[in-house]
Amino acid sequence: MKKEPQHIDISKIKDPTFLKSLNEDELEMLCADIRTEIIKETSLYGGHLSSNLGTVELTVALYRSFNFPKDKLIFDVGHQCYTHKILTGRSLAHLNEKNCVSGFEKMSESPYDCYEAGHSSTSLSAAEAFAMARDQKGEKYDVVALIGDASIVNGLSFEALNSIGSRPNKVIVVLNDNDMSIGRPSGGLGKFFRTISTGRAYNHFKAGYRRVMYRTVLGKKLYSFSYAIKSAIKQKLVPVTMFDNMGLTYIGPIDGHNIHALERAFKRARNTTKSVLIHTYTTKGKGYPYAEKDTNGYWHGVTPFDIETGQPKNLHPGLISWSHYFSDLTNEIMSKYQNSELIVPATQKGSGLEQAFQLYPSRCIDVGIAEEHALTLAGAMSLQGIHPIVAIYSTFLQRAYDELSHDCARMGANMTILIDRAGLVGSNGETHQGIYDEAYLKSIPHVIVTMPATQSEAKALYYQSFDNHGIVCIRYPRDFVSSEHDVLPVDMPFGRWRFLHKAAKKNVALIAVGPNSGEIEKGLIAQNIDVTLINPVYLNPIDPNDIAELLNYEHVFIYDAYGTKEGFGSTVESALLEAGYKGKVHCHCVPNEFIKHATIKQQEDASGLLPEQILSLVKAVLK
Ligand SMILES: Cc1ncc(C[n+]2csc(CCOP(=O)(O)OP(=O)(O)O)c2C)c(N)n1
Repeated sequence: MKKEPQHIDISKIKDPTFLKSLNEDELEMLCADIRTEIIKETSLYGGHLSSNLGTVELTVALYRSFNFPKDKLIFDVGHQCYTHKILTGRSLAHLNEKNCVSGFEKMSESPYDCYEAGHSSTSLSAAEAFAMARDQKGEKYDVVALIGDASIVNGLSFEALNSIGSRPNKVIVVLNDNDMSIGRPSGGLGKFFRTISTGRAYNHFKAGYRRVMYRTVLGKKLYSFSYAIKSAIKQKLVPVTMFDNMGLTYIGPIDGHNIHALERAFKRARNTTKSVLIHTYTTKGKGYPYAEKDTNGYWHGVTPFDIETGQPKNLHPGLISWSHYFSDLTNEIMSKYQNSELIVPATQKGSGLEQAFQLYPSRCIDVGIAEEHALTLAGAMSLQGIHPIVAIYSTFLQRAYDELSHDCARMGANMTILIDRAGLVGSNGETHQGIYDEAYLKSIPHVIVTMPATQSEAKALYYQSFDNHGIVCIRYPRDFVSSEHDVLPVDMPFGRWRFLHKAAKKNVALIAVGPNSGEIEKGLIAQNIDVTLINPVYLNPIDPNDIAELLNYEHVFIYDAYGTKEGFGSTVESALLEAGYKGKVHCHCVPNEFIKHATIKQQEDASGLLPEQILSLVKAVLK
């Protein structure tokens, strides 16, 4: 007898054990409720909406088919794990707020989170490692990696697949193919998924055929018979996929919103001895019409929005972000310098560079989630007389350290690197902080690191970067620009600091990095504090003449809320030491730690890096 559907109150879920006994109607209701919850919480707190709406059934089916946490589930990037959080007893309320649930997997939150990420394409290497450890210890469990179609096509993923396919340690790879990265995916490999011969149309037909035939006993028998014949023919006729060639058994494509079809595929995967790749196809943003229709990635990661209208809640009229200001400058620069080419690794939308792609389509390239390729490409372009502009988030530039050094700086490349989201990033937390680049970039010869405080400085730096100075990195934060009505030319000799104010007495020199120096300047004026204020602009290398100017001050304050102490702070400290400075150095930079999710203000506050905190310290030494 069919069980009456029971409604599950998702706020009461403690663990996923209840899932296996749910009937079809209950599963449908549960998935609808999870979607409503994801939409509600992201509308309040922001987060990765679309990717999570697309993986509801997939996650439910995984939990019904495997025994997590004994089996291991590894999410690639981890931005699509909201259903997993709900099913393992975590509320999405206050998502990404300080001391609340994170938007990514966090091992400290739950035993169901067996791994952590934030950067893409690490799940397959991690899954292989888990499988190797399992086999070495003689344990028995399955290791499942869930990875998107944009994340599986890069070098790191293919390095892992190449290895997984050749080893006996079984891994189950679940490919979530939604034909989307943040926006439309780039590159030819994605098209391969679409051309796998047992295509979507065939599977739609097959699902419909099965439904109809299953309505009668005779139909059921006929279906089984035809299925057996078809499978035999298919084995002979369907060409093996690239994944089969690499040594993984390919299963699919499977409708990733059909829980029963998924369960059948997972059962098959559990029963094979070799590593498997299950190709599922899903609709990104499923269940929220605005997100379903999105092709440019607007709904990938959202700030709070109105559910009815889809409009953002926190509008900032008259303000533009640093990303958008640099986007405007990029359009201007690309029209002036016909030899410039723009390279972005999958962050065209986040860095607001869509307009450049529309204006100069033949001179813009989105390489996908391939930061290493982006930098090697830029280095070689430069050798051919092109001036590359690489727009990249600070945190993702970490991936391309070697390429920047070996393929760009070493061969004397000239290029501009726009380092977006430099500094603390707020809600995305540890995995996305842009605070380390000052330190790692200064270790590479011929790399110039800069950070403007104003729009005028930003513009001047961008133009200077085209004067063949080598590799010029321009850092800017995830924040709004204090807008200037007129962006005026500034007197900014290349490589030199800007002394904004020279105090009457050589008591305190305060070096304040980036846009926060504007807040400091305002505070000094408002509180009538007379100290020498320097906006360094050029963070590396440092001109010895600028250091010489500091030697007679009793106190030198270094204030950098955008980089760790190992970056600009320690460069100035050691330069002062070398120059024989005898006064006291007060270094206030971001601590060299992995800083958890919170607002940027809270993160600055926790490290004593709010402009008002620095001003208090300055006042204290002046007493
Ligand atoms: C190394 C790295 N580069 C860029 C990003 C930014 N990013 C986050 S999610 C994403 C798209 C992922 O697409 P896909 O894997 O297909 O998953 P989907 O969101 O479509 O489910 C990108 C580019 C990242 N997290 N890591």
